[in-house]
Amino acid sequence: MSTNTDPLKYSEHGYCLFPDILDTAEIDAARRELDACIGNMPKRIMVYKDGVHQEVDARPEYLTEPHNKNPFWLQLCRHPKILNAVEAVLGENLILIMSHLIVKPPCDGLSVAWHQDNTYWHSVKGTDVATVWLAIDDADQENGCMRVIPTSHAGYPEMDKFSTGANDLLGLTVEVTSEMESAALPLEMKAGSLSIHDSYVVHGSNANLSQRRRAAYTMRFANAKTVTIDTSQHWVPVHLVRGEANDATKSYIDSRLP
Ligand SMILES: O=C(O)CCC(=O)C(=O)O
Repeated sequence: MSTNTDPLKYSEHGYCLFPDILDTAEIDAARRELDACIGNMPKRIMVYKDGVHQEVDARPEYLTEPHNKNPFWLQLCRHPKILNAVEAVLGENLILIMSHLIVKPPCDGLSVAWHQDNTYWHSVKGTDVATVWLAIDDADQENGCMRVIPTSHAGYPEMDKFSTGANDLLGLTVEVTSEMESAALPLEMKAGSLSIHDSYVVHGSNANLSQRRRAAYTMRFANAKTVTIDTSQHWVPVHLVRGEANDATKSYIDSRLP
């Protein structure tokens, strides 16, 4: 199966690739900010791993919620070209609910076991939820690009999670049959390109054993009218970035561009 680049087929396949969204100057700026984030990383960091919140040695795979700490990343989440891509799959009313810089250093970048995103987000109620995966470095199979199992979100299955017993990013995984595994597609892309995946689609990535870094910025969005966020349980503020939200969602920060 070839890689889907048609937003109209996003709901069928569970993902869509959008080549060449940001230009070289924009990606260079993101790389500079990222290098500063990595340089300022604390020694220890809190992560959700193996199903619990715990403190671990910091790694650049664990740079969570940068948009809540540095206006550069919030601005990137509001980039009109990125929001146009999100609008093409989720509609015109959009909230930004989370973000995460996932940077796999050369030679020992962590793998990400097969998983569905939604099972980690108990404060998020609804299915119109998607992740933008923006390539800050070129991503290919050698340096651990993302892999997706097309259509595995169909019917929104809540798959059981179990421990990987390995040193990977999440520590948990879901059961993937050999048939599913053989349907998996690598989402190779140049820096400045992005993919969007459904929060129920099964996806993951292999370790980075290459000599090149693999950096990505994941931005998580939801349809502001059909998805509800329990802001008392959610760990970061929710930003309304485009369109309108329901009355029930007044606790969102208005971050729409004028
Ligand atoms: O960056 C990766 O390798 C995995 C990303 C991922 O699992 C996600 O964005 O939900």
